[in-house]
Amino acid sequence: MKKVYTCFCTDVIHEGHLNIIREAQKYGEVIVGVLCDEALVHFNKFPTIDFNERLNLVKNIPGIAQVIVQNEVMYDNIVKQIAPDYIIHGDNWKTGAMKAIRDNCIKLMKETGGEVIEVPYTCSDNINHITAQIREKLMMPEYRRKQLKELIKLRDIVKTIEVHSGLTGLIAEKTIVENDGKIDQFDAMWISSLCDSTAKGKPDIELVDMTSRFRTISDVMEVTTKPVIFDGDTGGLIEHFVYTVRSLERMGVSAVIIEDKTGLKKNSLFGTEVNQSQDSIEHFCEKIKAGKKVQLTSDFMIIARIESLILEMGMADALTRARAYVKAGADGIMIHSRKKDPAEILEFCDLFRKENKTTPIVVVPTSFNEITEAELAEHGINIVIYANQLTRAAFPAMESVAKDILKYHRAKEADERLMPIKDIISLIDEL
Ligand code: SPV
Ligand code: MG
Repeated sequence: MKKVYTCFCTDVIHEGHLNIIREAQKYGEVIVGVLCDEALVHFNKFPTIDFNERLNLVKNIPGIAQVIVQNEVMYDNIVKQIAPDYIIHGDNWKTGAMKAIRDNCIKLMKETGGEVIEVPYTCSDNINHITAQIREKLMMPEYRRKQLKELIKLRDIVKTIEVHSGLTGLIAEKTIVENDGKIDQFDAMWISSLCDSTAKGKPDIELVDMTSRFRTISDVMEVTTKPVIFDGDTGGLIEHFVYTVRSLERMGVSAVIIEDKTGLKKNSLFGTEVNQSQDSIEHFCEKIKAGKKVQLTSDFMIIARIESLILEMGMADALTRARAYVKAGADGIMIHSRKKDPAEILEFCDLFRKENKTTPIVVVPTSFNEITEAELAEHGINIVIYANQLTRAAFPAMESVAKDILKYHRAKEADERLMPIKDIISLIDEL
């Protein structure tokens, strides 16, 4: 009996999957792999049901000889393990990031003398409806909020990109790349105070009020499913911060990061060039405790951001604060630096990890941008935030087009740098 292998990474079995099984049965006994969560989150939507439920869904499909776990996106180990004569897949993998998986299967089957079978992807109103329902589910606060904690467990490092609008949200949501045979996407979104303010032409000094910041979150959430980390600046007055926590939690935000500064906050990248004062440990701990006390779910995270290295207060101060903030209930520590060399960040992480193995560490490598995600992960860092790159990419592109239109008195010269309207429209989902 020939072996036919297919892999499912779905939360709902629909007629498209049943069609693949039916086709597979024509070639031999059918073995179905269920992709594990760690691998799935590299290129797919976050699962809405847990792995065992997904496994059971597949086990309940009639006509399958065996159900196994597929631990990697690529099929090398599966081919070694079960030596299938055929791999069968929907033909929707011919384009986009999934093409890398197709290439991998074709190469493997060529080596082993097997064959790849492609089945026309089933399109139906029912399948479209199911896909849309899964998406809508992930947008619901209770599904979205808990994703961040899950991702910290699933990912070597949670890749977070700054967003400040529906459009930048769509870029964070939909950008998937294939590189070196690996597929990857962003895990989470950062609502930066700097970029949210900049988009409004305002300075990053807690001037843009919470109502407006919440509006940005809502614009992003309306068109995305990924978890949101909110830059809460100093958190403001303790009496105000508790209300912010409640509102963020209700919206489905996964985490707020508050920094231990007080008075008129300025952007950290100014460092000591401007007057900035650090909060006392006691007062900042009170703020953390107050926030933790009012939150209603165990999913929401309050992450304490330490400004000691930015304000040149030294490593010992940073570590003392980290200990105190964790003791006060902080669910994570963000350590920031504006040095080009990551040495002080890595030293902090190494020292902190010696005494604390579990509290998540967040970093924002804007100035120390040579360091790779793998190196950050080696030093125990759990979340990396690319905090302003989309804004910094867009501004010069827009400015140069504006200049050229003025220079040439028409838009033709700028046109080749512009995205066709058709492509912009295809970014936007229609209900
Ligand atoms: C932000 O993005 O607003 C931040 C990070 O707070 S930084 O600008 O580096 O301070
Ligand atoms: Mg900020």
